[in-house]
Amino acid sequence: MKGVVTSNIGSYEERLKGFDWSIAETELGYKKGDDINIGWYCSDRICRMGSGAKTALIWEGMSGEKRYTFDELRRAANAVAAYLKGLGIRPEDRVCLFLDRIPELYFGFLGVLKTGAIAQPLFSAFGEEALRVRMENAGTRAVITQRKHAAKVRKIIDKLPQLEFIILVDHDGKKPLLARETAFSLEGCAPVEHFECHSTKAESPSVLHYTSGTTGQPKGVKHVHYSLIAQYLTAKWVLDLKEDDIYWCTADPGWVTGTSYGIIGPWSQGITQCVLDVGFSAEAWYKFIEKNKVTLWYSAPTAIRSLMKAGDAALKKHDLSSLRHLASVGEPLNSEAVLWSEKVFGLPFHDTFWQTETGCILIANVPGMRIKPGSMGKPFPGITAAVVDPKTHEPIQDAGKVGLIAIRPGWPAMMRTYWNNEKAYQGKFKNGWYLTGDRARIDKDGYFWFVGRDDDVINTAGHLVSPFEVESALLEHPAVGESAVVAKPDEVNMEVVKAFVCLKPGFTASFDLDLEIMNFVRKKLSPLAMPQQIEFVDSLPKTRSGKIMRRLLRAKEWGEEIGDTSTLEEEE
Ligand code: 6R9
Repeated sequence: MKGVVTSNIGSYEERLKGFDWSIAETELGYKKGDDINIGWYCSDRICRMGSGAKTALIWEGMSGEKRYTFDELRRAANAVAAYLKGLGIRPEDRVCLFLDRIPELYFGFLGVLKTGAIAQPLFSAFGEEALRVRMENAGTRAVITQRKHAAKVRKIIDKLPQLEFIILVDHDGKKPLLARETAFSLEGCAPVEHFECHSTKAESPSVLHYTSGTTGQPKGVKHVHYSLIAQYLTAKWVLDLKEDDIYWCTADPGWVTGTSYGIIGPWSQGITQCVLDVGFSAEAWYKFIEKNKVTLWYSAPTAIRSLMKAGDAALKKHDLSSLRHLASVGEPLNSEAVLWSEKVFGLPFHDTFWQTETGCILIANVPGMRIKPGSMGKPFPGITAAVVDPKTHEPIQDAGKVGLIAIRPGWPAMMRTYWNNEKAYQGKFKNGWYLTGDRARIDKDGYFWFVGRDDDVINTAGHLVSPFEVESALLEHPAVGESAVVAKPDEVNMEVVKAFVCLKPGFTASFDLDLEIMNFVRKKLSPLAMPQQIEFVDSLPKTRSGKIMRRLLRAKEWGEEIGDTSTLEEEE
């Protein structure tokens, strides 16, 4: 272990006593009823407090490195906001950010929020179908994108009558702009020193993140500006952000980790953060840490496992002694990964557990807490978490007994609803608890141990993939009659997508058809949603009512006992 540092949280036990979220309100200078705008808090306020000249963003991509101060960040967000307002974007309009991890994504996110509109970040790797479903559901009015991704938007605009503006941030002025397209250049636009932020209040909507469930299309998780309160404090206490830190969150803002802790948490505290917009390689990552003297690193188990696999040779070439605190989220963090990081960095990865819906970290190994490798840690102060019985939804008292992870509603960053789907939102609450849909056990010392999801959602490399969405895409292929999609175990990604496919009469299974179907899904949805394996079958196991028994297929993949299938049949 490295030298003793005093953590922001100090003593976990002491913090539990009489905890109140007003600690964060006071630190942020917010009082009930005040305006609260995340865009303002992450830029204007930091400048007002005298840190305008401090570096906000160190960005590195294929084209080199760029650095921006908080003052530049503030003006860039103002420029985006003024531009959107000029187009006629109104408060609560949905503005999608469909961008690589370029600076415009970060400034654009804050700019959208400053106007009072709702930011809808989507992964630039999404294919046209994934994009269409999410923009249709949100009724998205404008999308901010790059030339290289515009083709996917053009393909679907006929199906999206509400999409009025396609804003290209890198239009070269050469090719004519097509229908609904307009150009905005951060470098070319006039500086905007002042932008009057829309007077958003605590409950004004801020961010709409799409997440996958087992059934139905992806759901839009609606967050509000007040989420800042919890994102600020959890970032401060769990990730231990301090004045002089160089922080690196490896998550893409298409994923909630990339917004809650890749934008809002760090910048609302005036912390310098780094972004690396190149594909994964152990060499590139270590080099990036060394070059920027990264001190805090928030990453995910798949990346950690990939680093472990890459071996020690790459590691030894670099001086990584700047690192002082490591954290992880998104999937179970195996104890091997914790032990490995202790060995090679002299620091353990601190696992954290939360969801798109929860908006902020719920359960964590906070700095200073004794880490039990493989455990997710304990509830953050102010979070009441339990494991409840799946039938009665009463908390389980026996240590070690598995139940559903349940949280008492009421923390600031909790989602406010699923967009256009209040019924699904209400369905998440039972007996006064919010049910996460995950299973865990709590040991005698109060540590939570993740057991698995309670649904069929596939967690591949930390990304949730809905079997329904993949099955729907598969069905659009002319050769596919029926399909069932399940998780298959994978050493690095934990799970990958596997599809069982029944072909339509007249089609025969072949290597070429296999590849063709895989690519079809990759293009429609995304590389992660693409099945890594397709098994052609004559029929699929079904319940008496005709529903596909995915769990049976999944159990086979994982070599698990299936047990009495008659109960499965009734359950479905
Ligand atoms: C932030 C985020 C949420 C789901 C969650 C659970 C899984 C997240 C985990 C974890 C084991 C952890 N998950 N953290 N599983 N250990 N530390 O990941 O949001 O994309 O909505 O995923 O991810 O299954 O329910 P989201």
